[in-house]
Amino acid sequence: MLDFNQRTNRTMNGCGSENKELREMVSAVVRATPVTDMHTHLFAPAFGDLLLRGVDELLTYHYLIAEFFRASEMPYDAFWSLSKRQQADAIWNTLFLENAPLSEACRGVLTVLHRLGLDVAARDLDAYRAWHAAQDAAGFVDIVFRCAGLKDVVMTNDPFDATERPVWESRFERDPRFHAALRIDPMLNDWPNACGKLRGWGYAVDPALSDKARAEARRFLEDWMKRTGSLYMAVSLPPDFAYPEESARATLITECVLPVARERNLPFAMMIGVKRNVNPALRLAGDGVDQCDVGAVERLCAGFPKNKFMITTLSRENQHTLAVTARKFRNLLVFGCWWFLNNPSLIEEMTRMRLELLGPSIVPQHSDARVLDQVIYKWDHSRTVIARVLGDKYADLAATGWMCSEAEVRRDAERLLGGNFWRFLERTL
Ligand code: HDL
Ligand code: ZN
Repeated sequence: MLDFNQRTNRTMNGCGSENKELREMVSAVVRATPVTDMHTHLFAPAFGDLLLRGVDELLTYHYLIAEFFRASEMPYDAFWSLSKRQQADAIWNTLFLENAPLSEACRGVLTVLHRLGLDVAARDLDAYRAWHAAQDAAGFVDIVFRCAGLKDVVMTNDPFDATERPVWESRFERDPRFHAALRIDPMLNDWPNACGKLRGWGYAVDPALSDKARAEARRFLEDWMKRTGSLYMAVSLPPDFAYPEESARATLITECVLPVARERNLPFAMMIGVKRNVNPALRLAGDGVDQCDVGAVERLCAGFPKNKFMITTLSRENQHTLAVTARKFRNLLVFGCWWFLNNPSLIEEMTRMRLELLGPSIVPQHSDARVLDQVIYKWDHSRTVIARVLGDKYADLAATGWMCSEAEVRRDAERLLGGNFWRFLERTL
């Protein structure tokens, strides 16, 4: 097959029809490149009901619940007393039929239905339900991965979760498309509570984090890294996360998490800036955002050059500082447009800024999907934006006479959509 340059057999002067053909080629390459989705809340079918799928789960995604309460006077408790189906009906009627579904989360539901081949124009929720009801879990995973162009995903695996933990303590056949990541928020953000649980599981820890307790906390992490085969350890952190500081969290990071990560040459992912429960009545939908001190990241990267850090922030205002910090530290991998940043306008702004500051040494996106079907829209929408920005960047190069071949664009897309993540995991510093 002729590659792009042979087909066009013309230099691309970065403007006019060549530019159009260049952008079309970039878009086709980005759309065709399989993705490793390196942060999701998805579960393999072996996890049973933890695997969320179907249109009622799509409609009751916590993003839509937050938006529902803005458009409805329904009391919080009245909503929470409804069944999942009744909640989905309320959200469908309010956000889709009575109001234009203009938000990214609403649009996402419609993109999923459309890409699955359902008749969106019919606005027939029961027809969508019937179609989903006919899909079995394993088969639907195949359908969704193919539709989204996914190679594999990384789950969020919480040993403190009472539903998930028993699955890991039983024997089950792993699905190689679902990698694990050990999520340790309860340990780092609520040590007194976590300490009690670890003691109950046979780890001789104590609230004061004696040397013995630090060794036992490391043993807990090692046990779970082995049990899950996790690719990295991860934590979400509040806006006031500080490092160094006199705290159980800082001690656990320094004495437990980073040594275990270093020994296994695995990254530590920190997702910083979430204000948990700003409105507790919204439950999972009740979290907010604020700016964080990226200086804490700087000090960790500088202080632990043999450790690898994957970092994202929830505040748009921190993203530029984070990208500049990443210019200083090769052990820092910037990733994703997280949560309230996972909207086309901000994905575009962040991807442009990151490519201009960091070149192709980033992981531009992760889906954060909680419902299996969501990867279809999250990756459809993100690929469109990433392709547009990349097209501009290659056109900028072509305007100087530097022509990127289709093979080079494929190389870059493969790295941005998964390769950089895997290379960072394998990298030894
Ligand atoms: O802490 C996280 O990993 C966040 O992604 C939260 O799970 C959040 O509720 C979410 O789903 N964001 O997309
Ligand atoms: Zn998440």
